[in-house]
Amino acid sequence: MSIVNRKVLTLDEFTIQQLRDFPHATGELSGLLRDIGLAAKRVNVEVNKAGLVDILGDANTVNVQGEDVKKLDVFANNQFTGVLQHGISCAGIASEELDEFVAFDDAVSKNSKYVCLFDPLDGSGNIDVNVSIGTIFSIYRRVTPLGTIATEEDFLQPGSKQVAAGYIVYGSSTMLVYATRRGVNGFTLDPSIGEFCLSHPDIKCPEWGKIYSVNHGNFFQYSKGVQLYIDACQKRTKDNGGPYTQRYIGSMVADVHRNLIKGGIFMYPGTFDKPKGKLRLLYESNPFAFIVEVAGGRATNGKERILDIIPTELHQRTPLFIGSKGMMDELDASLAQY
Ligand code: P6P
Repeated sequence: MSIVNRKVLTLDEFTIQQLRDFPHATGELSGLLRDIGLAAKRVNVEVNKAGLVDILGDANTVNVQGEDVKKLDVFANNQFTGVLQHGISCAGIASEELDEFVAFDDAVSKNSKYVCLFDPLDGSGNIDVNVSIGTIFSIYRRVTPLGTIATEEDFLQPGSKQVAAGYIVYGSSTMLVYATRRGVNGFTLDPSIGEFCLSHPDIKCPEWGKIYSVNHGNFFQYSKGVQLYIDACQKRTKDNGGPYTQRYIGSMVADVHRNLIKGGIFMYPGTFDKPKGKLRLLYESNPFAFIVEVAGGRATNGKERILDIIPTELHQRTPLFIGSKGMMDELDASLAQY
């Protein structure tokens, strides 16, 4: 009997293969990841049409098909919430788009052992200028008993408790990257078959890079330690490990994805008027911190490991410094001087 030579694994095949290594696994996590992949494909279709708003109608209007046109981030939120609610693997969700978490109260969902938090469409302000945007997700095992309705404590867990985390970047191609403790793997959407295919197995974050990403417009709002590190990045030459290049496109998923693959550091520091910075802990910083740490990098708030922060509210913000281990160690040395 000829063995089918599967050079390229789809996301579904990969998650099932991972399942085979854990005979006692229930397959719920694989199911959850498949549900996320399905929602991502649906969002991808709409994101790619975003430039056609004039034809398709702007948000809060009724389009030619008589459908309510939703803002893309509302559409994305509905897609991810919908597939997770109708799947069999998720007891509830929390979303950047929703003030409160949503606990699913049907019997199947109440018996599911995971909860999912996500930013359904991060950087959506970039849509009308055709800059890459993304979805970010974070998966926890619930801490409340199976069969009961999920509560806030299922969502307010430190990032170190994540079972899996990932993102979708809707860019020149559409990629889904996710991490479990076993590793980080990237899947590129093949539109010809409508499947995410394994394109970046076992992603590692280079220990050093030459890219630093920060909004220079806030430079004089940053602490002295952060200014010192940015200054040092600018003074790099070929004689001392440089020169570094500054890359910042204002879309976290795209910026962090590039630095994860090529090596580099991404910073969204606190400022004097916003000491907690802008980025959210639970569904932006924690998932990326998990992914980058599994890939060999580091992520802090400037003082402590992101994954150790004990959350107190769903939408709390945190300063974020994340990327190549060597560059993060150098940042720490600058911050320690003040
Ligand atoms: P700023 C997009 O709005 C976002 O949340 C992240 O994707 C991005 O990294 C950041 O804000 C950019 O913020 O203040 O530099 O424009």
